[in-house]
Amino acid sequence: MTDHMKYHELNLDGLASPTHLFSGLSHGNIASETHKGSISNPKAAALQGLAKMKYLADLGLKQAVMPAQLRPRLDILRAQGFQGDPESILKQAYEQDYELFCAVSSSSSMWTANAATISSSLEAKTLTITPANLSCKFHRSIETIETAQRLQTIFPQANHKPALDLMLSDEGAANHTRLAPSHSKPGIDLFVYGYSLENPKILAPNIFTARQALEASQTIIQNHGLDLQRTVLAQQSIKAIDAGVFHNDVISTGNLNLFLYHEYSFENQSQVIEELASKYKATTNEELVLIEVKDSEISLKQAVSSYLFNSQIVSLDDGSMLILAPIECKENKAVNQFLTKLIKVNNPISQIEYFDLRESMNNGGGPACLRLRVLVSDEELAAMNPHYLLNDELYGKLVTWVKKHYRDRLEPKDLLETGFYHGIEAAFDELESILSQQS
Ligand code: SUG
Repeated sequence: MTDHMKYHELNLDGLASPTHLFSGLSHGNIASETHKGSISNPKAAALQGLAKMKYLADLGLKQAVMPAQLRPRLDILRAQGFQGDPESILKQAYEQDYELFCAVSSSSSMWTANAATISSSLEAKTLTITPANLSCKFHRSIETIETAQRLQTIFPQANHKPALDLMLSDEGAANHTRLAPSHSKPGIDLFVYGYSLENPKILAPNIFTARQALEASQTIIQNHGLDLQRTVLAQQSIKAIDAGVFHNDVISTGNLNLFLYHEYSFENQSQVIEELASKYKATTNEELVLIEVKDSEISLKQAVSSYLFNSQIVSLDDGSMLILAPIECKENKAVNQFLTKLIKVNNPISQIEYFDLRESMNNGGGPACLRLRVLVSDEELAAMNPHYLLNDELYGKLVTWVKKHYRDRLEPKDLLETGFYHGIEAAFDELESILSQQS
């Protein structure tokens, strides 16, 4: 049935919220820890993200927007016993539980690669969505309910599964890669985990905590009805996690028939790569293009600081691929040399575009963290909620909205200012009205 249907990759990018801060909330994410206490620029964060969306939409790619989530979460503070009007609740929390105050103010829903795991109807029977529970980090776990509701609104026709039990820590698409000869042909799925709840033979990292449980990935594979002959489960390299690779999309990436990965991406790496290549061949009757980057060429440290593997690789209409890399890749000599060479040698990538996404990058979120890939057929695209698709009109309205409501300098204490919270509430009402009037 699906053989002759045309599929498209739709990127659903998260919008930074007006309370984008550098609070150092993610232990194991080196950029987040390094920038703790720096002054943030929420306006730039949102505009940088919108510029990436607009660029890709202008290339003719399908682009949608995941609205920011309202923060700070007063409901959570109230549940913790803080009482009174918004100003006094925020003041008490700031003074008595600063960590909690920062966690409920985080703009982390902008990194939609962690919003959900999505299987296309070429791999599952129908477009199937499991929102990620993000249970490993408190500030991220509070995204899930709203994310799930929003995904239901955007994709009313999809098969929406409940988020996994909180014991099964799940970080969504950041640990999932689909590889296929074209968007419209069936492919294979790679799922990457960092630790196991049950299997003592799977060793955990020594310095940082692994975020994705093996049992979470297995449950998703089962719940989405994926074929095990077309699925590869791999353990993330312990060495990499301890070097700050907190998600697989910081150390390997794939687009269609191309898999680009660092020498230290997986435990038992040669077996993982062999399994990927053979399952790909068995499924598609074609060869997977494998590009391994040696540690001697780009060290784990350089991979983490430049976010090379978090570049967003997209396919253009002429069949070529473009790599949208963070500007940090241009600034790093070894990485810049690698990319310059990459587009000259024989592989599908023929263009690089560098983007300034520094506000997101300084919290450990590169181009690929900011987007959730959704593979949709013509029919599924027609059934989605059109209000979230980025066109020139929506882009213009969102830029105006951001310029009106976002600050270009923000520290946690600014959230205590009289009227700040009410200003944010008004901004979010306006955002909903922009989205509902969208043509
Ligand atoms: O979960 N940073 C996010 C970055 C997520 C990146 N996503 C992918 N790799 N797909 C995280 O660590 C930092 C927030 C702060 O420190 O204020 C933060 O949550």
